[in-house]
Amino acid sequence: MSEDCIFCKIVNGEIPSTVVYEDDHVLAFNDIDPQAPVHVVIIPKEHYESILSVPAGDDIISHIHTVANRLVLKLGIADSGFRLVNNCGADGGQTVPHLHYHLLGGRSMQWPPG
Ligand code: D5M
Repeated sequence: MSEDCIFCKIVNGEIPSTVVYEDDHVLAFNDIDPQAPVHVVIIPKEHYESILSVPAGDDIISHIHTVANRLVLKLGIADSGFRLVNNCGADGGQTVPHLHYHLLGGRSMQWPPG
């Protein structure tokens, strides 16, 4: 838990969110500023500043991907396609310094991203 972290506050219930999945290690909730019909943020409950902070051997990234797989089925975007995005660092577009993945679907995606 990092005191000033928005996502830690969502984990401990200080900031409300629309939760779509939760287990002991991961929380997934609807993005406050959706960029697609489906836009879910998937986070570890433990605070890691970014993907670079995850120690070797920690299986949280694998677990997040397993949760994403479950969510694409639950949210009905498995057949049409979807995008799983991790922004890392300022130039990578990361605005919240708590590791997270964006799960986007329900529309056609463009490449390359901006
Ligand atoms: O993405 C950070 C994402 O986090 C961005 O898409 C908005 C979202 N966000 C920020 N605050 C909230 C709250 N309170 N609820 C839900 N979603 C939120 P990044 O990759 O760091 O730019």
